[in-house]
Amino acid sequence: MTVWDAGDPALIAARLAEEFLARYDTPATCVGRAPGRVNLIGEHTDYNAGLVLPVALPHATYAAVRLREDGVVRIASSQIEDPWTGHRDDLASSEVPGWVGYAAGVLTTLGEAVPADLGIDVVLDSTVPMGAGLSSSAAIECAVGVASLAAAGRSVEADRDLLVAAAIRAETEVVGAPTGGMDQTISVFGRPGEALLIDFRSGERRGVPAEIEGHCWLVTDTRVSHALTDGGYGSRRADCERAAAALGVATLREADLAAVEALDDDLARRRARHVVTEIARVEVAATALREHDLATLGAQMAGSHASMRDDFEISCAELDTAVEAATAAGAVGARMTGGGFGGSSVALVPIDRRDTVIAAIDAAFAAAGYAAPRHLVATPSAGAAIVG
Ligand code: GAF
Repeated sequence: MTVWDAGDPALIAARLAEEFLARYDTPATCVGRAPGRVNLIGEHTDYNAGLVLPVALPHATYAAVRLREDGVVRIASSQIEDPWTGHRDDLASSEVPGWVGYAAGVLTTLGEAVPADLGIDVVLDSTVPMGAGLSSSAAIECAVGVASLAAAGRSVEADRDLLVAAAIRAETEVVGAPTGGMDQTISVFGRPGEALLIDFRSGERRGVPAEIEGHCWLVTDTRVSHALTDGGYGSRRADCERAAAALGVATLREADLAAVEALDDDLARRRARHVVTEIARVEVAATALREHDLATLGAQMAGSHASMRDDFEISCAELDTAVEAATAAGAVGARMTGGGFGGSSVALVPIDRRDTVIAAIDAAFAAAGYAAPRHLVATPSAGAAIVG
């Protein structure tokens, strides 16, 4: 039974500042911290102008930074063996490793907030499992971004919207991952104890209390690694655009379920049905969460998983196993979470059943011959901040 610890932010920040000094022979200006996320419900809805309901994890990426006058970029990470040195003008090149693009790309997308000729020294550390569908990449962008803003003398509070926009552009323009914006928004705007109901049509964000007495949000990393640049994510996005065009609407948010069901093309119909019904499930689930109506919440999570498995086709055998085992062992609800094709599941679990649910998932994985999964408890936590 592996339960992944979030670590103590103050200790991690202090250790990172020491490593920065040892590596670069000069102290970091500050240490930024930005969390990963788990989405409770609302998958592949953000780029369809829909609704999502993520929480920020206690697990986060930490970035010790110092801005430089010469445009040079040096990045090292406790998780990655080879540090990278180059120039900020090189960052868009396809030779640059993805993690460097996430980390330093934000320097170029923050616009005037960080003068265009500056470089940066960075050391990263992270407690967000990588490749687990928990937004380790958005956490890197937002941690470097928040630290760069503070190092440039900007007010982090006033610049939160700017930071989200810069982190999204680092991901879509510098790295080339066609993501929808949920991950960066929750990494910056997460609040302790709350999920964030985000409406990608109006831009509205509303906190929804997400700590339920006697329960916890259990996340299971299947260890089936996923990457948003792999092609599956982009192909689902293209399917949605085609379905919207066939329906004559600008986005699937505008689509009507009856019109969707009448589509001749089976693939377009199933992709659009997932998005339209998923947006409706987010609304019901957010109300159920507010009212502590756990039966309704659990049913929405189950419906969401089935829709992703059967209509959107982004689940995999390991995710289905985790969801089925959690549900059979007493979870209130369970579903895969994130972009799909691997990654993690999330389950709402009575605290007194937590270890039983974990043991049941582990046993189901062992019986199926899958690698042992790892688990974490997603206590809804704060968004990006300066921690040292
Ligand atoms: C990934 C993307 F980055 C998000 O924008 C979102 O589309 C999610 O997959 C699926 O809901 O995390």
